[in-house]
Amino acid sequence: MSQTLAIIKPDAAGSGRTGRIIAQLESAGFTVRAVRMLTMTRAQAEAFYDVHRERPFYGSLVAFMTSGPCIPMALEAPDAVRRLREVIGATDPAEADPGTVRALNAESKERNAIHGSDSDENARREIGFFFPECDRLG
Ligand code: IDP
Ligand code: MG
Repeated sequence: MSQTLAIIKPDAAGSGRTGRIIAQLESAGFTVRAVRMLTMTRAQAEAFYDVHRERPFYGSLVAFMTSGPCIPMALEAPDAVRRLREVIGATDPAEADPGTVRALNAESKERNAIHGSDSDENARREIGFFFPECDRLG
C-alpha cells in the first residue's frame, strides 16, 4: 500500500461535488486515511505551489486556491500516486479521458476540481503539509 494527497479544489467543493468525488475515489479503490476542510491562506497556497512560482498562471492559481474552502485528503491504495493521476485525468478537462474526475467535474485548465500528487516524494511532502501531526496515517 502507498499513499498520495488529493485536494478537492474550491470550484468543486463550492458547487456540491464533494460527495460524488469522494465516492468516485472510494469506488476506484482508494481508502481515505485523513481528511480536513480549510480555506487556504495566501501564504499556504503560495508555499504549496512554490514549484510553479515562475509560471505565468501562478498568481491566478493562488487566487483561485484561496477563493473558498478546499478538502485535502490522504488516500491509500496500491500504487496510489500513479493510480490517482489516472483517475483524475489530464490537467485540462478538455483533454481528460471520459469518466475521469476532471472530465466529469472541472470547468477549465485552472479550475480543474482536484489535485493529485505527482510522485511519492511529493506525496510525502504534501501529506505532511496538510497533516503535520501524523507520523503515519490510518
Ligand atoms: P496537475 O494539477 O495536473 O499536476 P500542474 O501542471 O502541476 O497540473 O499545475 C498545477 C495546477 O495549476 C493545475 O492543476 C491547474 O489548477 C493550474 N494550471 C496548470 N496549468 C495551467 C495553465 O496553463 N493555465 C491555468 N492554470 C493552470
Ligand atoms: Mg502537479
